[in-house]
Amino acid sequence: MQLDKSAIEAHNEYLIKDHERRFNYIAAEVQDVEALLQKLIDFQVAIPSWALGTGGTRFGRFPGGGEPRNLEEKIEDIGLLHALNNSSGAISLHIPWDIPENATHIKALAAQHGLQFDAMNSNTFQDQPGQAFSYKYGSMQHVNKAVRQQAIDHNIEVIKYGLDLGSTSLTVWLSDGSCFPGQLNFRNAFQNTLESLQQVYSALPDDWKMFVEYKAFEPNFYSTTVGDWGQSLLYASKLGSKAYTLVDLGHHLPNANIEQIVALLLMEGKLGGFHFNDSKYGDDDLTVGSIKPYQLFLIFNELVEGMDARGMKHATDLGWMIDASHNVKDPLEDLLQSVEAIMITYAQALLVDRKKLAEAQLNNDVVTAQEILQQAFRTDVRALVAAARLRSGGALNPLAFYRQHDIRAGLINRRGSKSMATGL
Ligand code: LRH
Ligand code: MN
Repeated sequence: MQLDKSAIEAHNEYLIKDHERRFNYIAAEVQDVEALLQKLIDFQVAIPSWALGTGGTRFGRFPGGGEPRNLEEKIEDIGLLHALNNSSGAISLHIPWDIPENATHIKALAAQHGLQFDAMNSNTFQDQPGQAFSYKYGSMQHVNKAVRQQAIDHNIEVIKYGLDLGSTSLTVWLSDGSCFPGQLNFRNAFQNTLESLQQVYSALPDDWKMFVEYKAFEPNFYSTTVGDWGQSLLYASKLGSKAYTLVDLGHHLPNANIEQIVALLLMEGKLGGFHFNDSKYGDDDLTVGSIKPYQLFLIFNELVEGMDARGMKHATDLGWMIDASHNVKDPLEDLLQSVEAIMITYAQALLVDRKKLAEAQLNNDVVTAQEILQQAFRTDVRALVAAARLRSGGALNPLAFYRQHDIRAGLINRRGSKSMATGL
């Protein structure tokens, strides 16, 4: 379903007066508003191919209907998001959930919707039908060399799919670990995993990156073999210059200071990218900015400061991806809200007066330092984000457009109320 540009124009015409009043107010407050708008226009967030259907838990899943039945329809849905907010210009595939049977056709279809292929994701946390060896006791950590080789071969196959689609990065998340003390020799598990990752690393094309995603727990509940940022950094440092850590916001123990982790990984030049979501307890995969918006702001504050300190290009030098699951919301509405939260938070972080903040830090002026951060966080930047969208051809209010045009009803009409998407 390709959105009709004139429908978006009609929507914007209806909202333009209000928008311009708000925009003119905030634009007067911002130094170099043009530069800020350009940064927002350039900033693209990759949408996960596994989060276009209704997610669930072991207790249940309540599909909402009209879910994409194949990769083509998933690309259509992400194309729809991108047409509305012009900030979702990439798709991150998960293999084997979304194998591109005909890569040329899939690449052309994605290009038609203005989409590129971001990081490819391998899957050695589930057993596929006909698979020779089970991953029940892990994949790259496994005591059995044949199981490790199977996981290595799968990751190399995923790189091949990515090459055909124009992707230039591989995310490796390993569910490997243990559920009980004594079950695992931690050093052997680390060494097996490192040797396995080294074999995948040596198959990486020169211009590719490998993202090593860490996670504190689940599905293993005693130890995880890539369990925190330190372990991921250890692997990425031992692997080489093309290996980086990947920060999934939901993969930390309670009260972890994620913004400090981000600052240090950036300082080391080993931060590869993000899986954005939000959580209150565990890996809840909730809408970005829905539970801890100030933490997200503090993370973007460190990102802008750290990337500028290294002369990095905000839009392209890190992997910006969402990784969420939609148990009670329409997946597309949830993703629109998540992208909006990321754009708002990035804009607020760009408003931080870095010079004054550095002065306050040098003077140990704690109160002023906090005031400078909260001044930016308490600034309503939504009209700036909307202006960037308007300039790049998007809708002033994507969510309102989606509802007013009953897009979900249209999808259910075409795909049925029982269609189920692959993924979590
Ligand atoms: C693991 C994870 C990983 C994906 C999976 C869908 O929790 O965050 O990034 O492979 O979710
Ligand atoms: Mn993730």
